[in-house]
Amino acid sequence: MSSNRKNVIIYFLTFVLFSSFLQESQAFPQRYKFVVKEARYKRLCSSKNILTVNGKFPGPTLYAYRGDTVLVDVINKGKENITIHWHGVKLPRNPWSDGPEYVTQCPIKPGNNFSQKIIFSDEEGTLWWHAHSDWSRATVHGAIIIYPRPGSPYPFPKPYAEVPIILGEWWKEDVRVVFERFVRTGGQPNDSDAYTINGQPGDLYPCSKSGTFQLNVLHGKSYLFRMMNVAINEILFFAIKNHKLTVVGTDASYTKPLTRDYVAISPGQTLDILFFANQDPDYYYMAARPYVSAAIVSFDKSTTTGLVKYSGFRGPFSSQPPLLPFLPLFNDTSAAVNFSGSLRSLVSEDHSIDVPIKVNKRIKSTISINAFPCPNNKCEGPNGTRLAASMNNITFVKPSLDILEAYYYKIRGIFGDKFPKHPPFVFNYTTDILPLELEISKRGTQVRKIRYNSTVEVVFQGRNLVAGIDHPMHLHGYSFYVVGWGLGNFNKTKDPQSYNLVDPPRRNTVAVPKNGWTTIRFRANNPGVWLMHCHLERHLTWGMNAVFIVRNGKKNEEKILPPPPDMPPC
Ligand SMILES: *[C@@H]1O[C@H](CO)[C@@H](O)[C@H](O)[C@H]1NC(C)=O
Ligand SMILES: *[C@@H]1O[C@H](CO)[C@@H](O)[C@H](O)[C@H]1NC(C)=O
Ligand SMILES: *[C@@H]1O[C@H](CO)[C@@H](O)[C@H](O)[C@H]1NC(C)=O
Ligand SMILES: *[C@@H]1O[C@H](CO)[C@@H](O)[C@H](O)[C@H]1NC(C)=O
Ligand SMILES: *[C@@H]1O[C@H](CO)[C@@H](O)[C@H](O)[C@H]1NC(C)=O
Ligand SMILES: *[C@@H]1O[C@H](CO)[C@@H](O)[C@H](O)[C@H]1NC(C)=O
Ligand SMILES: *[C@@H]1O[C@H](CO)[C@@H](O)[C@H](O)[C@H]1NC(C)=O
Ligand SMILES: *[C@@H]1O[C@H](CO)[C@@H](O)[C@H](O)[C@H]1NC(C)=O
Ligand SMILES: *[C@@H]1O[C@H](CO)[C@@H](O)[C@H](O)[C@H]1NC(C)=O
Ligand SMILES: *[C@@H]1O[C@H](CO)[C@@H](O)[C@H](O)[C@H]1NC(C)=O
Ligand SMILES: [Cu+2]
Repeated sequence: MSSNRKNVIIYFLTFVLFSSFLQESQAFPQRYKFVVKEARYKRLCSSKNILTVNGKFPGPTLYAYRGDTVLVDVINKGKENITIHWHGVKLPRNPWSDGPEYVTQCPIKPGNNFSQKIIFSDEEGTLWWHAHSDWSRATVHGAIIIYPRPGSPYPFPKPYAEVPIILGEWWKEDVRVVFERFVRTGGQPNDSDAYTINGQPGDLYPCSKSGTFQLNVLHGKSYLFRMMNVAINEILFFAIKNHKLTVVGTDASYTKPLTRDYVAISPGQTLDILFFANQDPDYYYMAARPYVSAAIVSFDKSTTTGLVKYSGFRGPFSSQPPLLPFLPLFNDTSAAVNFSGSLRSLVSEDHSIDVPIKVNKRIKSTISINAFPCPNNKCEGPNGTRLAASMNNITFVKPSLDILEAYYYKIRGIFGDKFPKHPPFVFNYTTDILPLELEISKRGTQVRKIRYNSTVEVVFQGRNLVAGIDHPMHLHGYSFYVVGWGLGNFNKTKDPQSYNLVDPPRRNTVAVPKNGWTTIRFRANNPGVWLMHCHLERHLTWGMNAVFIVRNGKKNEEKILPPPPDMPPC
């Protein structure tokens, strides 16, 4: 056994011990120190400096009980601006700590620091944190694990142990260089060189075998996987050879158990999965590879693996190396949408839901890739264009001061409030051939203001411009119910009739299917400035973002909290 593999096992044993302590209501830290700094990591036969938190990749895990408040001192010892976002944590009335740069804060400059107050409310399960500036989240990310309140049980049999499964993406090149090149050229970003499981590419990549993530299990025990997709640009399929996966939660909200051979998970999403070690003692591969629905997009087609090894078993192994699990084809849209479309909220006495039935505010937004003409057709998008993306034909432009401060202090000229409620131009969004003029969008910084406590419905409509593709749409400050979805154009007479208002899944990120639509609903009871965007990072960079401003209510406890004293200045 290599020393690397030994380390993995020691790490795992620590984790098991830790989770058995939890039965006695472990006290978690109320305050964390996140030092953003460079560290040298070796993957795929070469080493490079990456930006990390506390030198760790993946970064440290935040632990909390439901309803806790945790302080994180973010100290920037790196060479560039940074912000940190607590993905899926609603932060009631406290958008100041949300993180997206130039939306809720100015970046933390090198040498500066910012203490962020993470207010948990009804989240329970798995979330994650990540950088929200440029593409630094490629290496600046980690898990957030939220336990039921002490004394409250899980709504499923208590697992023997818990295991984080962090699915990521790795470039041999410095991600900052990849980012800078793709912004400069206007084309597609370079493909990654590997996908990773807990930071490790796995056996199928050069120089990676010894680091492969290995999970040692005891026959007959169950394990809770706390899975998150932190990849920059790809939705992933994940499976384990010969084993089934039982999903019990998504995005820190419980679901009815859904047992499948594989799962699909988009960047931004999390899954709580029960895994039963009930097969013949042996080695088994776990594996993940991408789901990409656009025909013309180039992407990293490799497969990342980890190992499940039954403890005490020394062989003979049934095969060497182990066999790979079945994973759907890269372009298998029905496999991806069938999985996500089958998820249902748990809905029990202890875990009730409150899907808005009557809607006060309806918003429909197209989500689209765009292409701008480029001088002398010299950009690297299709036909020499510069690629962009938009919502309701607006390509989001980051302002020079964050929108939250501009709104709070009534500073004019930073943003407008003209984000359209409906697509400005109605056409057949999903037909095969669309006039090239439609590829051009309008650049701007527009928000949509929403009255406190209104019930909001957003219909996302995918478009087939440049390339139709699934878009994992994420909303900050909220989770929402996914009440309906379908392929093709949304039909406002027909489609609402099949909405699920009984047990729709509750999420913070939903993959809108390629050339299809998805309807979400939520109650606007969290005042603040909240970003909504595609979680494929290239689309976010291209401008597939919009901002909701949820106004204050009348009572004091319905108003945004005052800003902290150490807000980073622009
Ligand atoms: C944060 O920065 C302030 C001002 O430079 C400094 O006084 C404080 O000690 C710093 N805090 C931490 C935790 O580094
Ligand atoms: C990155 O992409 C550019 C443009 O597509 C290409 O010319 C270049 O060779 C790629 N670089 C690497 C390191 O793959
Ligand atoms: C997916 O790709 C395979 C192999 O490249 C091809 O045969 C198949 O037609 C594609 N399916 C779809 C739905 O595009
Ligand atoms: C998923 O596939 C199964 C089997 O083909 C089918 O019965 C079910 O309706 C599909 N569900 C969704 C949400 O597409
Ligand atoms: C839109 O285009 C699709 C694909 O070409 C076609 O199937 C559909 O009938 C069109 N819808 C309308 C309303 O024309
Ligand atoms: C988007 O905005 C641009 C610039 O104003 C305009 O030329 C184009 O027609 C608009 N497209 C759509 C689909 O609304
Ligand atoms: C929000 O609206 C709901 C339903 O209309 C109402 O029952 C509730 O009292 C309202 N809450 C506040 C704080 O206004
Ligand atoms: C590129 O140009 C060709 C030929 O005019 C056209 O068919 C194609 O749709 C264009 N692609 C894009 C993305 O503009
Ligand atoms: C929407 O659905 C209704 C009812 O099925 C149908 O009559 C109508 O033609 C559809 N509209 C479009 C634009 O397809
Ligand atoms: C870092 O943030 C400051 C404050 O917003 C800004 O002025 C500066 O341009 C940023 N630096 C870079 C390299 O983006
Ligand atoms: Cu997208």
